[in-house]
Amino acid sequence: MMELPPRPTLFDFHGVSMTSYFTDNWDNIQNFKARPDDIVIASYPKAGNTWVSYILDLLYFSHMSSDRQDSVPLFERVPFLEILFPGFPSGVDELTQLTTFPRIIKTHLPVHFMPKTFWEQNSKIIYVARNAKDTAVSYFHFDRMNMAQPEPGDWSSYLQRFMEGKLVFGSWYEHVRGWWEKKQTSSNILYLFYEDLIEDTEQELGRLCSFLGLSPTTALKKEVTKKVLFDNMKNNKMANGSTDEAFDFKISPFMRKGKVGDWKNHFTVQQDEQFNEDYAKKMKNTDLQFRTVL
Ligand code: PPS
Repeated sequence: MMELPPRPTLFDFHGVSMTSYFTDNWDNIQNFKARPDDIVIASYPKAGNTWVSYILDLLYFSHMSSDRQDSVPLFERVPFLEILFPGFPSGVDELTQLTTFPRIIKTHLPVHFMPKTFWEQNSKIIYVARNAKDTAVSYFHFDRMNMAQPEPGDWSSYLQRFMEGKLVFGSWYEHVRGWWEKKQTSSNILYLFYEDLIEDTEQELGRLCSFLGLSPTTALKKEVTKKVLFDNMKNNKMANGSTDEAFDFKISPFMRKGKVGDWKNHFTVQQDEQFNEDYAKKMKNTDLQFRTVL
């Protein structure tokens, strides 16, 4: 076990709250060289990025030797573009060294921070969005257990900071709206919802495949759908975050609940009212709609 540095602090980075782990490598991130066959999975934190990463990894690479599935953690197979954590290779270096094609790339960057190379190369981008209330709850538990994130404090102050956009990667509202607006003029973006993935994984798998131009066999589709079930991922050491040294599973697991509507176990009636009022203001003038229950 390596000795972890103290939790990072949040600061304003060109108008977005960030920590140094995602800004220290900024020039290399912005100078990254994308390829037309790169596939990016973009999301605000806790929207289901890992879920979609695993789906794509299986679609493209499950025919390879079982070593990849059995002994290479998902976060190495799908490098995190903007990360630079002390003592580890940066996301950019990992991506540059990947020998498999296509490269599947994770990012949490707001759309206006995306390196321009992805637009120039017309790489495919899958954006995953999740309703604000479940995202806030999931992010709160994640920040409790992830020593590479700032101290979350208590739930009520955390929810306040969520509304103010004072969490790592900034405002959820601006993130989901920024990508939604970009999608209207970019045919290389597929905008998915966590709630749809929960409701009908097979249907969303179909949307993913047609976007990517893939025609998997029925057997492969079945295999993927089974392997990415919440309980199966939770028990899969290569996909459940258990190899990440910054995570303290005694506090909370990475694969925590995987549900739509867990916010109801956290929001008080008063918090819900205040949140809804604020939400209506922040999300007016957009046709972007989320489901908070199924
Ligand atoms: S991260 O750390 O920002 O990349 O997190 P991310 O992977 O985007 O989101 C984590 C949440 O997604 C849930 N998850 C799933 N739900 C249902 N089915 C599957 N297979 C699945 N895989 C991941 C995960 O449990 C986190 O949500 P919560 O609500 O905390 O359980």
